[in-house]
Amino acid sequence: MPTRPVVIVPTYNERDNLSALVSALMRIDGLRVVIVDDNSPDGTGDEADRLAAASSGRVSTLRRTGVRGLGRSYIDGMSAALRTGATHVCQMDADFSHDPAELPRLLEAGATADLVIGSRYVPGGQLHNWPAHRVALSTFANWYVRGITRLPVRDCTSGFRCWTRELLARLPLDRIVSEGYAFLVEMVWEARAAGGRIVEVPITFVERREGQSKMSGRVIAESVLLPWRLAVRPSRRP
Ligand SMILES: Nc1nc2c(ncn2[C@@H]2O[C@H](COP(=O)(O)OP(=O)(O)OP(=O)(O)O)[C@@H](O)[C@H]2O)c(=O)[nH]1
Ligand SMILES: [Mg+2]
Repeated sequence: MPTRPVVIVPTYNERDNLSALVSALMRIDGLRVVIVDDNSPDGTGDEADRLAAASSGRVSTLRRTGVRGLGRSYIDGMSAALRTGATHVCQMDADFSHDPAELPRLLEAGATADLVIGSRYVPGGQLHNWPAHRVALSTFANWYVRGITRLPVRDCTSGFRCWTRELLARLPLDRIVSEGYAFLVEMVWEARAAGGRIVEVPITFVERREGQSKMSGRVIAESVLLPWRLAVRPSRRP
């Protein structure tokens, strides 16, 4: 069966990154792109629609209204990708922290794993130009999550991933509780609970190109609580 990869790109105020990102993604054979915009005040949604109209069907947009959230955006995008027959569902940030040129390597690894995580913290993984306080926060977050949940993954908070349809379709997407970045950890936990084969491949993560970070106190508080919720959640593994 031929592979039909789709990449989900969640956006909030990423207008200045989007066109270059989509051009780079269009160079990957057969890849479709779903941009999930959360009613960005900077007009990212209109830019996404413009790119979709010029893409001969390879780019589509999902314009969300109502409550904004990274988790909700991913769930909407993933559900749409599964509905339209994706064999592999990838996810990446819009800000060039994740290099589109590294996506084919994740897809290749997806031939033999159910969840491929583009990882900053396995041998060969790198961080470029990230300020020390971000490195510290990310390192602490992964240590904290691993300590509480016992997940055997070095980079639980990476948003550069590739899922097989088989695993993603088995996960209880309607029962995911996280709204912000904690969503990334919760999904790794669910992947493991479902018995998925998880591998990490090294990536080079770079500081965002344009725009501003959306990290907030509320998002961090949710991430502090989530591992404890997971630690007491019954594993749904059959
Ligand atoms: N749809 C949607 N996308 C979001 C939301 N919050 C963040 N994003 C997108 O998710 C991706 C990751 O967010 P970033 O702001 O880059 O988060 P980060 O990588 O932790 O922070 P910086 O790189 O320092 O800015 C980017 O493509 C954002 O535009 C949201 O509430 N809704
Ligand atoms: Mg970023």
